[in-house]
Amino acid sequence: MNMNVGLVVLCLQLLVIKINSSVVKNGLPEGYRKYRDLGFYKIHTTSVNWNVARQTCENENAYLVVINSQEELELIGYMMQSQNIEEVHAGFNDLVTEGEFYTTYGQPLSSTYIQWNDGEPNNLNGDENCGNVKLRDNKPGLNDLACGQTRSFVCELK
Ligand SMILES: [Ca+2]
Ligand SMILES: [Ca+2]
Ligand SMILES: [Ca+2]
Repeated sequence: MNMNVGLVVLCLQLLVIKINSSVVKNGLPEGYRKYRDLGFYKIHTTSVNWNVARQTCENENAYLVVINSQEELELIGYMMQSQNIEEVHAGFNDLVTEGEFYTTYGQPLSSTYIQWNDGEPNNLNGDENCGNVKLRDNKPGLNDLACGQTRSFVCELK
């Protein structure tokens, strides 16, 4: 009887070790992959609103993706295509002043790589204040989207 209890405790301990090791593998949060010299990224295929996406990235010690180069924009486009995802939340917004875009981390968007999709940002219905990367004709570009819309998203490791 006591031996059985001991075995159960041992199994539980092994389970805890296994769960912990799956969260951080090689020092990385689960699911992050290195892409060339660009950095570490994870695409979340679940659809959530922009704020939940931002918070989820932060909980993984990462941030909602900020596009800093043409190469990075193409990489995100490639990640989206490989998952059949047309839009992902991105780490910028004009929540403070309409038309003045900043990254989620307080940098002017002009300090990043900006390639808007044609006709964007359009602040559709006067209510698009959150950042988005959208495939148009299979090419990724920036878009503004209503913050309450649910989309997949990409986190970038700090
Ligand atoms: Ca970046
Ligand atoms: Ca706006
Ligand atoms: Ca838009």
